[in-house]
Amino acid sequence: MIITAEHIQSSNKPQEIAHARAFNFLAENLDKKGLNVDLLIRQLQELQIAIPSWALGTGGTRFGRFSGGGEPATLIQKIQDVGLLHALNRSSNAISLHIPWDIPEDYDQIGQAAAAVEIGFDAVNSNTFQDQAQQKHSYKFGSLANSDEAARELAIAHNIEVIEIGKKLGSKALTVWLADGSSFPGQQSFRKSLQHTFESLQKIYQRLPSDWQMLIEYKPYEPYFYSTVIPDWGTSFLLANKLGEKARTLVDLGHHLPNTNIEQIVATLMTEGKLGGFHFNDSKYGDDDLTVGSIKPYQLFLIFNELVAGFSETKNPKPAWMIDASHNLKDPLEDLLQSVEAIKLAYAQALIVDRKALAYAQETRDLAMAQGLLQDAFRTDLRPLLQESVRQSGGAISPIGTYRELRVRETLIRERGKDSKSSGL
Ligand code: PSV
Ligand code: MN
Ligand code: MN
Repeated sequence: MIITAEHIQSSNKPQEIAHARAFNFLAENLDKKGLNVDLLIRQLQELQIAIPSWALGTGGTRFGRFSGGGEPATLIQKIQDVGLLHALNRSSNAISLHIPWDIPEDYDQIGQAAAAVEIGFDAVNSNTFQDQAQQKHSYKFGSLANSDEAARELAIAHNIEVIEIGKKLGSKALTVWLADGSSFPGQQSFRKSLQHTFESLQKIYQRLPSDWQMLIEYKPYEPYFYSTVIPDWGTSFLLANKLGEKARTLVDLGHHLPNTNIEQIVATLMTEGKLGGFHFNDSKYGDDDLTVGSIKPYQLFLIFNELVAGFSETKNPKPAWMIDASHNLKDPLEDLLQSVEAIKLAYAQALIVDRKALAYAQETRDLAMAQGLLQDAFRTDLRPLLQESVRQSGGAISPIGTYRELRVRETLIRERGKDSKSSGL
């Protein structure tokens, strides 16, 4: 299925008058506050969020999986699904692959499929948290941290292979997430595991092209429940610092213990120029991988508030923006549209914070004013601004509305079948 410019135009048409009224009202108010509406629109248009290949199908839980049908069964179909999202919201122009869940075979064909829907390739992800069929050395007791050198070497070789695949696709980053850890006190040496991890990462880092980044993800627990070798941002930062300029920390919003102040982590990493990227999602309890902004939208705004401040006040390069989600109940494509919208809204809210007034409130210890300035931005309904930015880029004023009107899921089920399965967890 392909969504054309004509599809979008005819779906937008009946909404245009109401949209224009809402947008003009908002634009006038923003203008009165001294904000440059055209600039805001451009900034929103420029923010592109990569879609993970593994979130295009139903993820399931360890208790079951309820597929909604029409899932992309091949890499080309996954690329086409991201193309559908991008046609609707003009904000998801890249796919992030996970190897070996995704195995590109014919690179020309893959490249053509991606170009046809204006999609590029974001960070490539390695997978050393599962054993593959006929694997010589198991990752059961770790990969890059394993006390068995042969298992470590296998995991290093896999990461190098992932870089080689990414090079052929035009990716510019390798994301490393390690499950390595232990479930019982005494099971392994903390110090040896960390040292093995560093030395293994060093061997991978040596093979990283000069214009690439290595993004090091952290996570406190799961799949193991006593210790994880890279449990927190501090350990990731330490490794990234020791590795060199091309290594940075990746913040997955779901990888924190409850109530962690993620916005402060973002500020600290940016101060050091070490914030490499994001895996956006939302959570109530753990690594829930829920729709971005569905549980804690204020936290998301506060994170973007630090990001926007950091863009002008630090030298941190622009981070890689990615979603990392899993869909058990909703249609994955609708869920991803909602996630992208939540990210862009939080960004827009952060862009309208009166930073001069905030700095003054901080200097003069005016706490009520400081809080009020942030909440004023957070409570401004910027949806018409976001819709206008998407409309001007050729996208749908209401992406999910158009998705439903065009009966995209029904068409995908007809084309691919009710039982087609996507690879992933
Ligand atoms: C691990 O929980 C993680 O967040 C990593 O990014 C993995 O690559 C991804 O999820 C796998 O679903
Ligand atoms: Mn992640
Ligand atoms: Mn995760």
